[in-house]
Amino acid sequence: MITLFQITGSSSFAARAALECAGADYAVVDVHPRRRDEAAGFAAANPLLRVPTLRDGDVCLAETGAILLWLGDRFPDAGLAPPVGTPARADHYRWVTWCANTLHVGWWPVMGASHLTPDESAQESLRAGGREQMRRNGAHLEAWLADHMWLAGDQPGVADIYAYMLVGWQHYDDIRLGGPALASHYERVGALPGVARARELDDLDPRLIRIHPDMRGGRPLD
Ligand SMILES: N[C@@H](CCC(=O)N[C@@H](CS)C(=O)NCC(=O)O)C(=O)O
Repeated sequence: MITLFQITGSSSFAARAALECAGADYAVVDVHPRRRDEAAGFAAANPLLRVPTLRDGDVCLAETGAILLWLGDRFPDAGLAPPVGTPARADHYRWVTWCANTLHVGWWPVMGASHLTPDESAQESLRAGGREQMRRNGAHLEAWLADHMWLAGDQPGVADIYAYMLVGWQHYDDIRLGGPALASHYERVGALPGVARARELDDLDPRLIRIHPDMRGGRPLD
């Protein structure tokens, strides 16, 4: 049995989209953002209480990139991860890792500057520097996608899903990443039935903006 510990509209979206694209049978546990210790089994699965966390039988996994790599292999028939030992597989490792260690964390100074310092002018500097870095990240994706339909191999995979989520977060800020190639990749990935279904389940519009900002997991936040 697979269980995804999630908060709708958060980083867990990518894991849910991969599960949907894989046609997996899974359950979700909706974690309350401020009362994470109330979610049954969550602390045992991930003492850091961060989402996404995945429990798959005896296996507990945290970190979006690790979960996506796991799911790509767990559902080989879904074709979300290229075959081991191929050049496309190397691209798959490279892009999932880059999403995790560069693109994902690249948003923190932009969106979470106030968590990093109480000093408001320092927050502004952090945001400005973060936006500049994210523009460079967008250009990096744009350059690859100008020549490639997908990030790894000739079909959409977990790397595309991860990048899609992180690129979608630009709509929460006054920044545009990449150019026409990245924009059309965003449209292509967003049109995948599993991704569209995950958006619906997570109550997100096509920009990945929460349709009901005060709700998580279909319930009002209290
Ligand atoms: N490195 C983690 C980051 C996950 C993450 O930051 N999740 C947020 C929600 S978007 C969270 O649970 N934050 C709570 C915390 O950091 O305590 C990953 O890639 O999964």
